Amino acid sequence: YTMHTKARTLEYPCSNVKKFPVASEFANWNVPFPEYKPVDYTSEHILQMPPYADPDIRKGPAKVPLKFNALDTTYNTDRKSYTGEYKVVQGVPRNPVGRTGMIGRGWLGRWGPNHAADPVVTRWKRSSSGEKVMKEGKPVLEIVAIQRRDCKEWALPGGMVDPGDTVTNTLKKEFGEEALNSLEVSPEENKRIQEHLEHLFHHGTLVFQGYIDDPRNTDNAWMESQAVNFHDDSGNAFNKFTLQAGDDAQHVKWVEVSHELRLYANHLDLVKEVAMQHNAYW
Ligand code: RP5
Ligand code: MG
Ligand code: MG
Repeated sequence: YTMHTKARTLEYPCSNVKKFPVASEFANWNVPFPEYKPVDYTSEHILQMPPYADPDIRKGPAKVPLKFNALDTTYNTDRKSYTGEYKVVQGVPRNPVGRTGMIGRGWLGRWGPNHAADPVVTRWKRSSSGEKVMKEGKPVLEIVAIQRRDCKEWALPGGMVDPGDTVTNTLKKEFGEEALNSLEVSPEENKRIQEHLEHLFHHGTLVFQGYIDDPRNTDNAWMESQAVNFHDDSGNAFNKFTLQAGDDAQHVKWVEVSHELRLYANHLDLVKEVAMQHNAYW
């Protein structure tokens, strides 16, 4: 249950809501916890049903029932979990990792898994003369990190897979929006960005697919993501871009990869995996 820490944070993000405290030994559903009284919260915004949000199925049956553990074409969303088959208890999905202290959906639109994609863009850290910087005999990696506007924490420039969209497209789209400000540059510059992204994001290595220990998770709705590494070995490819934060990111920069880095949710676990794959300093 180390992967289920941020999801048990007492203060629910962007709200005044305090969750029911769940100590780590009670996170596991198999451990009896008769005192457990999770708070029930779904944000007003989600209840107003933006296009990516599900109906409130506890209020009454949806016009078309949601298909859990399946590709749900009616709602244009994949409700399968990377973790395997999840339980549906009294009509609502149950968090496959454990108790969070909250039922309902909080800030998440979907019941069950909410799918995201996280691009991990890397290059070697180099000195001004172009030599790879070494530490403890290993080359040092750098990643593109953004500062989230919502909680101010540094994170991978990831985002939700829109209804009907693919993970591959989401990786490019979110990197463009959050790290290159593609939504606000001129149409010509945007065209240039899209062409480069198409090229650079052609060869990626799958790093992770699974549960994300996101502070927005609840007992009935949680984040899952696929993280893909795009590595610029020569260090020339990303020189064609100027990093510029946009959309839900307020800052963007290259940061040195090491165990000392602190990132949103369990993003550091994903980055560590990348460092291991490249045999880089950690
Ligand atoms: C995290 O939240 C995912 O790993 C991804 O980075 C992000 C997606 O949510 P938004 O950035 O769209 O809020 O759980
Ligand atoms: Mg985004
Ligand atoms: Mg995002």
